Amino acid sequence: MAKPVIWIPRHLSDATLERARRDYDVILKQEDTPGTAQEIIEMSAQADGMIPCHSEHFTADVAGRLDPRLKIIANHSVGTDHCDLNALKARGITVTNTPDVLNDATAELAVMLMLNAARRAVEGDRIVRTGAWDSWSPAFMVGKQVTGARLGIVGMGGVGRALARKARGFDMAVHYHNRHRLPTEAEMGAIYHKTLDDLLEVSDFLSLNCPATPETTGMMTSERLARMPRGSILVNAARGALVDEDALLDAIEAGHLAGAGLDCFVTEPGGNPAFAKHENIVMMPHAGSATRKTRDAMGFRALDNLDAFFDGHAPKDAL
Ligand code: 8YV
Repeated sequence: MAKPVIWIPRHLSDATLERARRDYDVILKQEDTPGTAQEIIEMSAQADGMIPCHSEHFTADVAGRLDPRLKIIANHSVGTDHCDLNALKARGITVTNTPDVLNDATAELAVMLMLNAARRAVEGDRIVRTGAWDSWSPAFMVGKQVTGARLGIVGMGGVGRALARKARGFDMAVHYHNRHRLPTEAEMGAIYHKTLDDLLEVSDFLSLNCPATPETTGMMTSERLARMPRGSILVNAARGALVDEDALLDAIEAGHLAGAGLDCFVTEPGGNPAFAKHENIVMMPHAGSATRKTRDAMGFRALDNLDAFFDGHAPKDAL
């Protein structure tokens, strides 16, 4: 029997491509650049399935123009804000994601951003690297202590819970806001706040770990940032759309926030050039899940979903 044909627009890990080629007829996009709307539409007539990343946008318009040949979009991401799920569902297309497998890598990056912003790593690195380190005093490079501080987590899904576990290693008092309170045994001692506004007031560090939805888009407004304690630090390893970037810039420039750690931006790739002059804003180029181990796990999870689908079963991560 002929193997199903799948289109892989981005260059996934070697182990993922090797397994994909064993079980499928793979069409791999030559250039490792985002698949355009036109390419997605064209490839839908040649492929039964696809493994896109968050860089391929399945808008309602694209969904409406897909060829009926395409049956499954097995995303290589936990986030699905690049997909209009309703429009794809209306076309009868199965959509899956890759939850769980990237929790530790993404939470690890959030810890890194938190520590780097708190202990002024960008500035410190620049001082040593450029030979500008010519004196020392007890007041030099004084930062904010993470150990024992209060960490507010917005969104206690897989990444939020992994972050809460890691924060315990720093004796942090973990507080959280989530649409629903977790069962006590899953809270790991974290304190639930019914409203985001209440959480903000007790967060020396605030980490955003929720998806971008119509409800959460732009939720970190200037009013919300003002609710955070003076000298607090914002970390975002979720989605840039959660934050009003102009408001964040104002809060940094006014000294209300001591810093920020950002892995996500409203504009990607590229980021926000206005942040570049502030060394207390630590930035990464959307690399939360970018470890070898996690890339393999994400690729395998997407392939598990495809395998189940083409074997006639409901994929584990069908949305
Ligand atoms: C990925 C992500 O970098 O999973 C997500 O939602 O944003 C990231 O893990 C990306 O989609 C990799 O394919």
